[in-house]
Amino acid sequence: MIKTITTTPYADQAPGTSGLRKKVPVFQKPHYVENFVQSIFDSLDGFAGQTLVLGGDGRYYNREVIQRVLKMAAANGFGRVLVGQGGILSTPAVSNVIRKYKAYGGIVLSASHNPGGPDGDFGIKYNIGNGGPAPEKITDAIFARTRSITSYKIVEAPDVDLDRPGVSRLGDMNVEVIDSVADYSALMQQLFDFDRIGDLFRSGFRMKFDAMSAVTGPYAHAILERALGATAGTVMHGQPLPDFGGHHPDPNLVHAKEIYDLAMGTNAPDFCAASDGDGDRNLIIGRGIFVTPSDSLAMLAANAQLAPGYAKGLAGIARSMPTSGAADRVAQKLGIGMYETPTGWKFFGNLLDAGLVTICGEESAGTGSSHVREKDGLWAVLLWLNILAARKTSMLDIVQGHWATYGRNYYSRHDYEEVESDGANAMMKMLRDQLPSLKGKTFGALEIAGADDFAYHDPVDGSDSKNQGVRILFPDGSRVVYRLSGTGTAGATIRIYIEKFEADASRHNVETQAALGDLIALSRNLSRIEHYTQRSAPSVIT
Ligand code: G16
Repeated sequence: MIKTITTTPYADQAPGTSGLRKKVPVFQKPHYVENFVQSIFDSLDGFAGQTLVLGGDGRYYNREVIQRVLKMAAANGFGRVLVGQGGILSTPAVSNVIRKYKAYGGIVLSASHNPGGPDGDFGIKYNIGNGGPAPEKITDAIFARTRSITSYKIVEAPDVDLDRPGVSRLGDMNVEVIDSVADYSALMQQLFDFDRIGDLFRSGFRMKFDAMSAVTGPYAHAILERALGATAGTVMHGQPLPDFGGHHPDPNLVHAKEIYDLAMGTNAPDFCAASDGDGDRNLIIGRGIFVTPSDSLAMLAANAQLAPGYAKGLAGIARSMPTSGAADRVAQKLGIGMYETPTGWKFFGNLLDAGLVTICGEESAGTGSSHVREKDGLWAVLLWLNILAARKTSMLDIVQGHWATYGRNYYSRHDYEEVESDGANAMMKMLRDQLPSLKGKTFGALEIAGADDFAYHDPVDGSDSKNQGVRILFPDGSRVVYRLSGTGTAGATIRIYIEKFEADASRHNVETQAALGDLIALSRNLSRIEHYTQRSAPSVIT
């Protein structure tokens, strides 16, 4: 039976960089989940009888919300929901299932790399029929709807058994519980040379993959250990846990320190990698060498043709604005298009759909391609493995050879997490107010060549996105970028991105923070960040 439940709006349901993210207790407020889900459905047209894909990263509250979304999808007229077994689907797997089964769209339950558990974070995001995150036009409509919603629809029925694959009925809708891994694994086998990678493992190549007690555990066990023959134990923390074992499932040098230490230690494996809560981010470390996400994008693009799925070459490359310019140099050499977009994977969707780009990446540990419309952690790992198997050399060789050919973009991001929002906003305003007068100002040997607030004009749909981050540019291509994160759930997080280009190979082995020292000092002075945040140092440096 369909029930219509009266509700009142919440004022704080604005989707951020990637869906709605809040603390679990916020999502547990009466009707909070239902208001947002109904607002998604109310912002869409023509889905009666169509298919919705549903899954999450297994974090605390996943199962409860899956049941509610199923009952609301049935009440709102969807014909079928494909839901991952146990409620589990990684973000790239959702994207693939939407595309493969021509679904109307999908709902992903995840707060990505943010911690989980009863006091941790939860999130809901909507993906459209191309498999990618909803564009701003839709997220704006969803937010507007959350502010005026008065009721939602839900069927009254017992919970669906999520643990057994198969089809059941919920009201007038079919619920199909699908294998979480099978479709994704099949896609990876189309893109990569599994025989060759298998040979690499058989030759004694050693790898460790840290699934961080999050969603990629089942995918990595199936693909790396069972399909490719990596030795048992290659996958660490492979069991998804509701609280990720109490850790942040964020594959950066702070939260994935265990695997970083392994890669830098004695008798290190040849290759180490990690992925995040919902499986879309990646961390790549060779024996003794960390590869920044910006460099990884450039190196994957330069070598992608070695994998069967990319043998015909790339149409173009896209990167988010704060991502380093390393990939631009590859695009230039390959003679293909290069696109610079605002932060957020949703901005790549149009470029991929229009066939303008094949590979995309972000400094925030996201890399992906036209195979789906999300970034994809395990995909990046497999492309690296395919390249290593084909080139038969070490990561260190590949990385240093790349820098020797293209030059090195030294790069680091300094985050000031959970600072007071008022101070963070005041700092950004102060920087924006200064923009017109910055050109020509000098700080020691550094002279500012230009400064702006990044704006993007989408070449496919003609939409404009303004105020996407303050850029301070220097004559040699060095940059300092300031922006506020759109994914935090408490206070504000200020990100400062610092980049310096070095063409001279004899200066390619300087420690990163030292290489960037003068720009880091400038970035702090110019923004007066200590004054605005009352913090003497960043909370995370990556
Ligand atoms: C999300 C987005 C990414 C973005 C990242 C960081 O990643 O999908 O496109 O780069 O957040 O965004 P911000 O700097 O605004 O915090 P994820 O992995 O959290 O979904």
